[in-house]
Amino acid sequence: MTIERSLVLVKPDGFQRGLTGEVLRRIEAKGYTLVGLSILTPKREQLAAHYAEHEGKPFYEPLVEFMSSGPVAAVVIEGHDSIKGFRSLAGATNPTEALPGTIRGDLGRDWGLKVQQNIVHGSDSPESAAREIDIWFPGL
Ligand code: D4T
Repeated sequence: MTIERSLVLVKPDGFQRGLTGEVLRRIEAKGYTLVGLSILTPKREQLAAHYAEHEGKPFYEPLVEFMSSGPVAAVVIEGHDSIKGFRSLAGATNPTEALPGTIRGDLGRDWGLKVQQNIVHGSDSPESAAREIDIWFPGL
């Protein structure tokens, strides 16, 4: 067994809609452990580091604007295969395509905006998780 950590964000839409508890409930019900939790309104520089791979894409500016528009809950979860496991709980990036039973499929929809407001973020690889945890929870 390898204990793996993943960085989860409840994005401003999810936080504003009062869905933080529901997201955490699903993570805990699945069996993962919460090892870091923080509520903050992200600064542009922090988001630029987090979303560096998307710089220059058409949705980049709307994404940074959206993500800095209000509080988010930043969470570090832990458990065997938790990176893949949370991606599976979250569902597809586009909430219209996300399957029922997933966070985005049950609780999200496409609002026709320049960027998807899809409630949560989850790291997509061990390398991304290490990089992202260092950005949101330095020293954890
Ligand atoms: P995150 O990173 O937020 O967990 O989402 P995904 O892993 O599912 O998606 P991503 O990193 O590819 O994209 C980051 C962020 O940008 C929005 N987005 C993405 C968008 O509005 N339109 C798009 O075409 C893509 C690819 C949604 C999530």
